[in-house]
Amino acid sequence: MSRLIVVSNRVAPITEGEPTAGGLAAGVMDALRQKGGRWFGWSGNVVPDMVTPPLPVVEQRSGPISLYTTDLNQRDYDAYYKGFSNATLWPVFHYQTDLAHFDWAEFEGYRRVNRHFADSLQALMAPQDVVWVHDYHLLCLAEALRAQGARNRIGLFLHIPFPAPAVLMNIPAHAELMAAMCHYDLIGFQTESDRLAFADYVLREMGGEALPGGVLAVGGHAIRTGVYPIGVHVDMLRQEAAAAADSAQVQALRASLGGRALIMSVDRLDYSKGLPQRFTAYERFLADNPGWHRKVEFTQIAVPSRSDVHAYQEIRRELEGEAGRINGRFAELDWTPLRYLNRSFARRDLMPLYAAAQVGLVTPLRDGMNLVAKEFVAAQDPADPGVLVLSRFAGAARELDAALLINPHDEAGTAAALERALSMRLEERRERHAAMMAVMRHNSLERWRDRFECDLRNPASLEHGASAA
Ligand code: ADQ
Repeated sequence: MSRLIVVSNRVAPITEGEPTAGGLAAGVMDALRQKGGRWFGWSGNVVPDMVTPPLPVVEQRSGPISLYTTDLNQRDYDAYYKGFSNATLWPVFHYQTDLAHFDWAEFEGYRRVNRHFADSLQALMAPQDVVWVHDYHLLCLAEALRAQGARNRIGLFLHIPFPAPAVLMNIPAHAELMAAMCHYDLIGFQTESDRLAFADYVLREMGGEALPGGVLAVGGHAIRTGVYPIGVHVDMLRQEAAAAADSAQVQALRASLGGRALIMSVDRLDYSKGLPQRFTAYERFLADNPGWHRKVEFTQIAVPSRSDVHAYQEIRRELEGEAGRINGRFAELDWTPLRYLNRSFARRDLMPLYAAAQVGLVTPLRDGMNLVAKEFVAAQDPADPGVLVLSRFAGAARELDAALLINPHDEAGTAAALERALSMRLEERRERHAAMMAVMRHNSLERWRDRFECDLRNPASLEHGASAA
């Protein structure tokens, strides 16, 4: 039997505790729960440097899923996670090269951890298993597995954008990185423009050749590439929203709104999500539309993440200042125009909050997909749906073109879209919502998982275009 082995930086916790705020975890856990399989990754624990690899792998079973985790020592954590993954790859892949730094020692640490992962995986893999690797932390994992002699089919799904070659080349190790990526059999992207950016580099910088069916031939390898937009469980989310429509939390929210319209945003606190631009666009909306004063509130839920990376501490400080300033400018004794909450909510509790909002405001500067946009749409009551205002730079904008699409750098345009969303008539809201639901039902989470797994197991399915997006 050929099993599916999933590998990602973090494995979602299955015990009670802090809910995991991350699209990857939600998507992979939901997908594996249905078919079962093995999932390997970092435990989230950092141990002192005197503990040297190989570190033990701990197994935990949850129904059909076996989770395997390992710790990182401080030195590896600093170089691999805090350094190259989150202070080099993340900003550059999101086109924020000004926030990126580069250090060869960190890149070496990144490769070292990719090799440790490969070492641990050897014991979990049989020759016929297929390996599905997730995201930017593990771009060098296939290379490390191949160096150990693994001949399994190995695929990578990149959850974040892939940058244009000119942007990627800001990373001094771009050639090493791309050479490593070419050891994958299949690489999946969220959108066609991400896939094209990758192909562009392979063709122009590596002398590769494009073959039919998204196949790239380079240096004697054939890498297959495809587009697999990640989705959500549409019906389950709507049920969660409806089931808790009158929960104590929602009642408290309604009571505090006192009939005011609600604009809602939910993010990890990350500079790629465009929060400062969103705050000033809301400020502009209030300045331009005095008629809406006291009739609207904006709630921003932003859960802190990667708090030990400098750029994340900066953005957190900036937003606290901005929220205070905007409230200071517009608030009345009985009206707080902007509520800013630095905390996480369980998904089940978020859905009814989305459903209670008239507008979902999702304005990343760049985003691979953005699941919040899809969750917001899924949570709405189809009879009286809220309106999604969405950045055109989110991967989700490719599918959700019935949202009000904005450019997050255009403060006036975003402010105008907010006014339009708040004033939109029921018929237009229903039409837009129905159009987005139709796309989301088609590109479901199951379809994302099934198409990727099918293409990884059966190379012919891609070459014949059998699973086109
Ligand atoms: P993220 O950057 O984490 O994911 P996103 O797609 O929006 O971004 O996923 C966030 C998930 O975490 C959603 O399920 C959301 O409900 C939850 N979440 C966010 N903030 C929360 C909060 N304050 N409280 C509770 N839950 C919260 C990466 C890529 C995305 C891509 C996903 C999946 O950056 O572009 O869509 O992977 O591929």
